[in-house]
Amino acid sequence: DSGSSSQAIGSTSHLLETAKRLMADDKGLLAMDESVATCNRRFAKLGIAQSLEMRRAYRELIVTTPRLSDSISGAILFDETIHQHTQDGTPFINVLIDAGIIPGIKVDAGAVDMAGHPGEKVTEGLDGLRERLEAYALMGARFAKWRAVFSIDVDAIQTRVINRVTPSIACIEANAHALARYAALCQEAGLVPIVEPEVMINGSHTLQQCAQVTESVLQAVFQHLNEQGVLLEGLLLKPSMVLPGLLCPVQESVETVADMTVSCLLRTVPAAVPGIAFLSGGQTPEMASARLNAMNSRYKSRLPWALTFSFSRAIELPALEVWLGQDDNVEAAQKVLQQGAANDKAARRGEYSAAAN
Ligand code: 5MM
Repeated sequence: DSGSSSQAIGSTSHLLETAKRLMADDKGLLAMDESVATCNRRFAKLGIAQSLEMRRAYRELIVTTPRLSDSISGAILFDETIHQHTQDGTPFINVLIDAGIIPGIKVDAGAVDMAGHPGEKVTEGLDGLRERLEAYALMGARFAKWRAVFSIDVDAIQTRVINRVTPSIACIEANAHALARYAALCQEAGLVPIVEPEVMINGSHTLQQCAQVTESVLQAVFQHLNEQGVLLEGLLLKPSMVLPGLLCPVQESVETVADMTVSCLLRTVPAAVPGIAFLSGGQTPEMASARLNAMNSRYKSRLPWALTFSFSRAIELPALEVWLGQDDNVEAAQKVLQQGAANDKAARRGEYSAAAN
């Protein structure tokens, strides 16, 4: 029973049990938490009508995918979705719980422009969060998610323009502080916080520049988590991989990316954290799986935390491209979704092979 527990809500053991179950059996998370604007944008690209009913139908396709729970331990929902039902009237949250998938909820209110810091964003959503978390917990959610975004501006880094280096210290501090306050509120409500600092892949920065920025961001995040008294054993980290920017002329090998990412995480993420579940961040599904696979095949036995996935685009987009909003395509799209999730489970085990698909 994913939705209830004999342990008191808010107790440490409840948090630890949820975190452990989310990281168990070589599974990962499915981030089906696109906000209305993001979901509509993805639909528009494929000519799918951007309506409430189409978003509902899409989410029904996902939650009713056969054997999704073979590879997925938890699904992150969006506020619209957590209130929706299948066509036969079953709440999505119950469909997930019955399938053995733990429901979670995205609770940030989105990233907005940061005052005085052109090109930088700060994530909002702390106002009223305590009450929202309580309501989501009563609905059956067991974990939550909050995303902060950091962009690397190579020109600013190279020229060292005063107050123009991005991400700026102000942006890192503001977002790390908000992530920590969110995480503390989640734990108070008995929800495992997924802490998601994303260093964006857009731009022409190098792998080394991404490593430096990611290291600074993660250091600040854990500093703030400690200051706010967040229990490290009762949270999960959802970072971006350390990658060269999409426009960088040098694109390192899968193995180099795996080495740089693992070394960055070893320097910054305390061993008490039970798991790290990567976002895919605009990588192709194959690259995201191959890089996760390389990290696990090269390092798994030597790492203090589980290394898994919490992908949205890398699992969902291939299925969306098959569905195209047509009822007749649902079964085929579900097969693609199931296979994508299975590939990432294999990557978590260090046993993924693109050729096997
Ligand atoms: C970075 O986005 C998260 C992971 O998704 P990818 O694997 O596609 O990178 C994801 O959970 C994200 O938070 C939502 O998809 C997008 O949320 P918004 O609020 O931007 O619609």
